[in-house]
Amino acid sequence: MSEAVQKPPTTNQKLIQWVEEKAALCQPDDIIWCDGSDEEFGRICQLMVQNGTAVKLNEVLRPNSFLCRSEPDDVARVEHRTFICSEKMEDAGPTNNWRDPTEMKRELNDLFKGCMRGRTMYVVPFSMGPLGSPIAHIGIELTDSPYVVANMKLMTRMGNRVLETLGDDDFVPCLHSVGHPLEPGESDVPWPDNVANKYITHFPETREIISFGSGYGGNALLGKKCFALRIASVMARDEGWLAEHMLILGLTNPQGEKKYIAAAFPSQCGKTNLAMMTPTLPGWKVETVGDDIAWMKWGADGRLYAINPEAGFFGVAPGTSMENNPNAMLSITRNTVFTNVAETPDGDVWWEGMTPKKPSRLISWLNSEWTPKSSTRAAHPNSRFTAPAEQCPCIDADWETPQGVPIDAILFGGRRPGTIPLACRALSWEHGVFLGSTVASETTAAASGEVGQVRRDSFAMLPFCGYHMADYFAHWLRQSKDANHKLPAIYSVNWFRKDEDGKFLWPGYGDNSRVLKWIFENLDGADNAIATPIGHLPKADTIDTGGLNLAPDAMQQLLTVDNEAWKREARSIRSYYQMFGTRLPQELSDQLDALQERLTIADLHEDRAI
Ligand code: GTP
Ligand code: SPV
Ligand code: MN
Repeated sequence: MSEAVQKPPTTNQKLIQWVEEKAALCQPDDIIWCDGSDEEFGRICQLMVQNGTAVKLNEVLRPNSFLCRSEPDDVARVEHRTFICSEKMEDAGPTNNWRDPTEMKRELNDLFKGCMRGRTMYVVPFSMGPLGSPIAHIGIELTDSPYVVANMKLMTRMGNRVLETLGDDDFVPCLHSVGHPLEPGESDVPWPDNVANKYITHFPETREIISFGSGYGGNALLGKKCFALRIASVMARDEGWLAEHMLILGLTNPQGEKKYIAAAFPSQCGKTNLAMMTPTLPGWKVETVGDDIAWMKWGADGRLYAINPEAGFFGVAPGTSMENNPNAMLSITRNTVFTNVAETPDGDVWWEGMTPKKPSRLISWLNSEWTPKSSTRAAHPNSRFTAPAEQCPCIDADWETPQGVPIDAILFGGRRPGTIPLACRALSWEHGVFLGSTVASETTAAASGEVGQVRRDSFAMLPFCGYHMADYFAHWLRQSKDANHKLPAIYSVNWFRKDEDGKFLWPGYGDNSRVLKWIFENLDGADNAIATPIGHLPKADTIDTGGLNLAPDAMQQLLTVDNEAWKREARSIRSYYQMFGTRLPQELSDQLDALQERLTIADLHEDRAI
């Protein structure tokens, strides 16, 4: 270790000891306690440029912004290398990979021995949620990746002020290494990782996170999926609150009345876009509280209050344009880290879908020459931008309010080319939980593996629930048992219905405001819904389509219940539910029985009509 060892800027003994212990294990050359300042961010980014991890973008076009290129094998979350290490295997449940905690720690201990040789260990104190918020929690990430430090600065409240708030209290320890030690004289690579040994591990009983081998996104920025979802979902279960993969938005009607909506869609299914959309309906306004994660607690008044535990956006770049998401484009004009996008000759960024016309020449995410004739993509499909939330032009005035914002409605959705209608209101809280549990979606590039396969992704939490998914359903069902709780209404939505030619039936993006308007009015008691076997669907002409150029029967297709398709859906849900065995809450199998019964009755009615 270097001569001048920095004195820990804290008196927290558990923290000091933990850092010492992990430093002894990982053997870094240096330890730096991150202060979270802009100067530090500058130094870290400069270091990334020196190391070849990043290029500085054109200061005029994109001030204080950087482009990082990862190794081609480290571009997304690795679900098959993600483990919930609960003491009992059955507590991880059938949807998670499980490892025995003692064995896992033994194996990790071997991997971490000397893993930071030749590198610096950064101590990154971070708060998930506004500092001092009763809903917020503090974690400390130890990492040997400057890329992680830079991103944590943008994504969380980070540094000295967090240590001040922490005092001598407890924190969630998050240990991360790219798993690529440097022997004396060995030169570094631009994106160090460890392809052969990737482990994203969570210890729910002791509330610890240990991640090895990957430097990318959710694998490495441990405040995000690992803490704010997998560990926090366990904390929420134990303490009676909700930690969810949800955006939070404020919706204001032309009369100035405002409601807050939370929405769970799986990865790459439109959370960021919905959270900051520009409504095409005149007079309507959407403001952003969060674009990925919501922590929600019941207030003294019985309402459900949500905070965004994050302070930045780690958003999908491809498909983002001034045309369909201007607020995202305006959020990333400066102080932004881009990962795996393409670079223009004048030192700016580009990705597929950013402009209608492709630039004639680019350096691709793979660092090679690219022209529109190239057969490969210029930007990786899971390329991302990291930017501070406060830079978003439509950030909500209350986005940092410590007590959170009151939620009126919860939406569930996914990429479903068929069956699921554009919008549907649940019949009850229990039916809403049923809808959440049955969310399915085509897989995307946010995780490694095949893309475009429809899989169940309950509550958009399949990869993010830190315990048995059936117990998680039960936790949601329990929320209605407290008579003081003023339950939000629950809806399902689907922007991704396709016609026979595989074209989207619904224009999406800013036009989703038309569905939000219908929900807003429905919440206010408008007579705009009709009971069907699957829930309350919008009555004909209650979704404002004025000015839209839709195919003649598009609304019809988007809003009719195809009984045969729904019977298949119900059978598929039954087979999905089987894996939960007797742990599946009775209310959900009752909901499924009731759905099948309603579908059968509807069939009989149809027969009679013929
Ligand atoms: P994660 O950050 O992975 O959690 O993704 P996300 O859920 O925030 O999704 P995001 O808003 O980044 O959108 C993902 C992709 O879906 C982008 O390529 C968008 O352009 C596209 N998309 C978003 N909203 C819509 C929509 O309403 N309709 C259609 N057709 N595509 C959409
Ligand atoms: C997601 O996959 O849902 C993301 C990206 O938000 S990551 O942070 O990599 O998990
Ligand atoms: Mn996400």
